[in-house]
Amino acid sequence: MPGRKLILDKALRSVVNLSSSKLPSEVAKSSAALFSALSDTSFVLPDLQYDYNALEPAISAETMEIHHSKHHQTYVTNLNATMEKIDSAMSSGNVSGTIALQGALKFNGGGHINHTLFWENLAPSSSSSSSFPKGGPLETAVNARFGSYESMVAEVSANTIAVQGSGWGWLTYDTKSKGIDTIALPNQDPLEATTGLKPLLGIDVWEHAYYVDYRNVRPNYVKAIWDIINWEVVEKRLVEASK
Ligand code: MN3
Repeated sequence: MPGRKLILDKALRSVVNLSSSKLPSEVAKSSAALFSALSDTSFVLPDLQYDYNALEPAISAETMEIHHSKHHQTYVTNLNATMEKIDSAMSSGNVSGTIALQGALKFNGGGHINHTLFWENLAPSSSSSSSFPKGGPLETAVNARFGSYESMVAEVSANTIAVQGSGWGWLTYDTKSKGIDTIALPNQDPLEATTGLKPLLGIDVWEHAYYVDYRNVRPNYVKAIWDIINWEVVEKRLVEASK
């Protein structure tokens, strides 16, 4: 970010006690590399906690690799570029230019937030995290709103499958009503920023999430994803959100 660069620039110059025009070339080179690295790493693609093939057969290694290393990376790259432009527009007092960038921020920032949540939401079907936890706060909340685990799966699935075009299905927590519920949102709209609801579980139903494995049959992908949900993470989010 330019702001951060400026501070570092000043700090580095004071360390070497030279004006920028007199910076020794080696120092200038390393500081330029440092600034560039900082700028490039404002937001980074998060590592996955499992291998690309770990979610098979529900999601193939090919889908995971493309989804994570290409699609999510693109949101991160474009988010960083958007943040640079917003920073530049704001620092020159360009209100109109700043407003014009809000759509790109919502889309790319939402894409980064949503996918980061999504990867954490998934776990290999062989892991203990993928079993729905009995007797804890999640089961209590699910039963209170949906009646049973099966009814929750049915309602969240129906809601998610019905997304028109591209979007996400969510299991949510409302800090005011203190209850869980389900909602679907279009595009990359980030749940909390657009609704105030806390995300417990998000299901990506953009075609890039399932087309290689399920072609156009979105319901089969949504049916399979319940085998690889990391319920430990969902319950942890519920506990955090309800504090
Ligand atoms: Mn996606």
